[in-house]
Amino acid sequence: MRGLYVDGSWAPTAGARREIRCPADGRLVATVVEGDAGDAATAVAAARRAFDAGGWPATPERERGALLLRVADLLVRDRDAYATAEALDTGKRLVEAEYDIDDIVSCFRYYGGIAGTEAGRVVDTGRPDAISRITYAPVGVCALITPWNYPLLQASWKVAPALSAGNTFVLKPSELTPSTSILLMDTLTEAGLPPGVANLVTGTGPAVGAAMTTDPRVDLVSFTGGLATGKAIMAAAAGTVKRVALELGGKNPNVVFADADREAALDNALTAVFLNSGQVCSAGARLIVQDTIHDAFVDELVVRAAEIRLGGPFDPKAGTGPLISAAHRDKVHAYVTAAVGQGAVLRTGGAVPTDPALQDGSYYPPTVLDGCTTGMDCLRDESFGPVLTVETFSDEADAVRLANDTVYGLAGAVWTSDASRAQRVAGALRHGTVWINDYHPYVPQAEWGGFGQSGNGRELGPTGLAEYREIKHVWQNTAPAAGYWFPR
Ligand code: TXE
Repeated sequence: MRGLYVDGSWAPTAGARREIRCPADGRLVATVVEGDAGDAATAVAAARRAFDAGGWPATPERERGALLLRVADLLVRDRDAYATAEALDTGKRLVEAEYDIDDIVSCFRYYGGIAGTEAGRVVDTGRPDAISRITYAPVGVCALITPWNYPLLQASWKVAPALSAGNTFVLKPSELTPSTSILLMDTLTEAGLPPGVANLVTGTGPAVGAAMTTDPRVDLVSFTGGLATGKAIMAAAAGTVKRVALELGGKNPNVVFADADREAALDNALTAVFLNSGQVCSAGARLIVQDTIHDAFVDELVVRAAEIRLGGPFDPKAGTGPLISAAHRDKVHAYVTAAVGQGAVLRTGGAVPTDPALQDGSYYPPTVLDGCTTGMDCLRDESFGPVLTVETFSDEADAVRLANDTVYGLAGAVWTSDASRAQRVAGALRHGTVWINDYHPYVPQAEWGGFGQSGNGRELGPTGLAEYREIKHVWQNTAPAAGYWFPR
């Protein structure tokens, strides 16, 4: 029975168990430990010991980086096992899970590769007898709390920089999708990570996650998940003034001008919102289209959305998979029903599928809500499902105003053939990532994170590493002398 990984081995527990079932068909995937606050405390204690007395924080950064590169190689070797486990836990198509593993490998390679390349800086003190250096130290014990939509990918964005910077950590994956995080512990150990540096506790947020966010031995909490939980974590962490990094999703605009490449914009509008059944923090869930092309653009988009085939991870004809759970599907359906109640026009989808082959999974069809206007709840709240809302705009200023009309600010896109307008709009959007004539691509070298209530801090890129470092100023006087500020 796995789920509690402490001090380099799987700890036996006599406590509760949880069955992990595939959301595509309900099949039993695994049975794991359902940890509790005591397990969290045990794991935090191990991470604390490994940080305070172990060798990891003092290991040269290049060596820590070399370990990350070994992890990447092992992930490549075990790609099939990882992708299959991810697909079974989430219900996503196997091919999408394989892309995820490739991205995870890239993340470990990136942080492995830059380790030790930037050791701080020397400051010009203006004095020949004083040496002033900026150096980096690890933050300490990190609580890493991850969601279910990209389970190991989200974990890797935290684990790789945390290790590179010399921290120790406790990872708490979503209770719905723990399998690949469990596999990762074995991979880290095989790569040579010392015991106690990486620890894992499976279990729910309120039981395990909450205990980690209040534990005084934890120095940093990095969380990816929902806005309400993020607010609760920030408040919980305030008691011990932990460093907090949050990625809380978005309500992301996809702005299409009349002069855009129509086919590219159409095709990408579908991918923007329906990839992974809309369970993507950066999903382009708000189509904001110029009024002069609205009718033709949306008519064609509706036709193509209705053609997307639903199916399980190993169905080669499936275009997308189920939602993570029946409870989440109910939430998405309630969102759609409420939007229609407020005047949105349902153009396709909007009903639980009746296909007998889909009855054992939590499927929901690609759904398009046209005629959405400012003030409707559906433009404010994340559905986190395959639901596209459509708004129209008349001119550039109008487009920017609508695109920024959200408390979130994670990502957005603008489609136009006018290069100047593309740059103007990209500059005006209050979102952490802006795509021009594209949607979704990212690279580990570039920062990821949001403005506004999409969160705090950044993941990926050099800033993603900086989140896991303390900055220290070391001043050395090479010719100490009394200054007699107080005259004698
Ligand atoms: O997320 P939670 P849920 C959004 C999306 C979705 C909504 C709710 O809109 O519909 O959030 O999803 C742990 N202390 N996103 O309820 O609860 C939990 O166990 C510490 C956006 O599934 O935020 C899990 O490991 N931890 C998002 C993790 O938090 C707690 C991805 C995320 O779960 C906790 C997922 C607590 N008090 C959902 N309560 C994105 N940004 O990509 C829960 N957790």
